[in-house]
Amino acid sequence: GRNYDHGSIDVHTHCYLPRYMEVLRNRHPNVPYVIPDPRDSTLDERYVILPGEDNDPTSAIGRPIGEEYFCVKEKLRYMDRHGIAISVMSLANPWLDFLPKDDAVAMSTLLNDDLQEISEDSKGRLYGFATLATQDPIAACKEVERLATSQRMIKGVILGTSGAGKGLDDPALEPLYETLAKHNFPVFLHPHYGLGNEHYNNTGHSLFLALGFPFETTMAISRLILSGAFDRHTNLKFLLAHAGGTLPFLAGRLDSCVSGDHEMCDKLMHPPTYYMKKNFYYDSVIYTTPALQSVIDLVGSDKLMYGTDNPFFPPKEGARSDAEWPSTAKNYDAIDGLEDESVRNAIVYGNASNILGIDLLE
Ligand code: 5CU
Repeated sequence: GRNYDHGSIDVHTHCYLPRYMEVLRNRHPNVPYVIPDPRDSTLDERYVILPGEDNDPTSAIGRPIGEEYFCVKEKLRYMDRHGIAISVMSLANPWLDFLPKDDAVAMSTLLNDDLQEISEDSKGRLYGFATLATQDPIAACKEVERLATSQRMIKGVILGTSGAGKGLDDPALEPLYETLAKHNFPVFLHPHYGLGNEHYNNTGHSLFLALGFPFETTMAISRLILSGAFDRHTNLKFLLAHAGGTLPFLAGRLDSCVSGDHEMCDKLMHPPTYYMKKNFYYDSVIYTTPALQSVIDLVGSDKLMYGTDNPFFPPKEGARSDAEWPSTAKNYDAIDGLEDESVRNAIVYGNASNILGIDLLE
């Protein structure tokens, strides 16, 4: 990062690959979609991603979407501006969730090949988390097999919380978990739908993103723990977005409530915190030192990896200005506030290098 010898490795950074942008441009009026700005087609296109973003008559529809969302050159420029040496890019939400099964399967292979090619051409600066068509878990298994054997720049997969439509604890996903564990492919778990959304009226996206997103991650991964998935797939690894949602804070409560429920307790070989330490990694996108410290205290400093959430949360001056991104700066500040230098280095680049097998740049 700005003060780190090797620069940082960003494991939470998104790109809507050009091929995916074309899908978004052909969906109006079905959310998510991209349209030319209705007021002036020379301005950035507009992106409608979240429910309700297209029904506010007082503002322009959606949000501007420009090269920062889909152009590798912009990603590299942002990285250079913020001391990021290496990015492990993933498609952003909502991935292929909205596509019919066969279309999703075909698109997943094309997008993953695009990601591999972009990464191969990047001189060690870019890697990828692949996208899977979880609507079809068996096809998703085949794609993981293909990627693990032929696409070396792919370091894992990004998954949302919907799975094949019934959540991550759906037995239909068991073969996928087995395949991912076999190939040592971590799952980067990322929210999209929010949880508790009925409570967030008149707050823009603030509470949806600040609360709904982490609550969704917390719920999805807690269900998966309680399904016994990590007893069946002991080597399955998850990287949890936004430092695990609220899971680290609620860990003790989860343990206590499970142990107090004797039927549930007997179904698991260990208390939930056991899996939180053994099977999970956590990104650093949580913005305060005390929050990072609490994750470290719970699971150890070797489990956290630096992330930015780029290109979301751009500066007021615009994503393509030369301004520093306050969201990125705040994230670095949170890490800088940790006392131990070796811990800071581990979070900023060391852990990602070790865990994902990424060569540091000179
Ligand atoms: O601002 C947003 O809508 C988002 C989003 O959709 N996904 C994400 O990762 N961060 C922010």
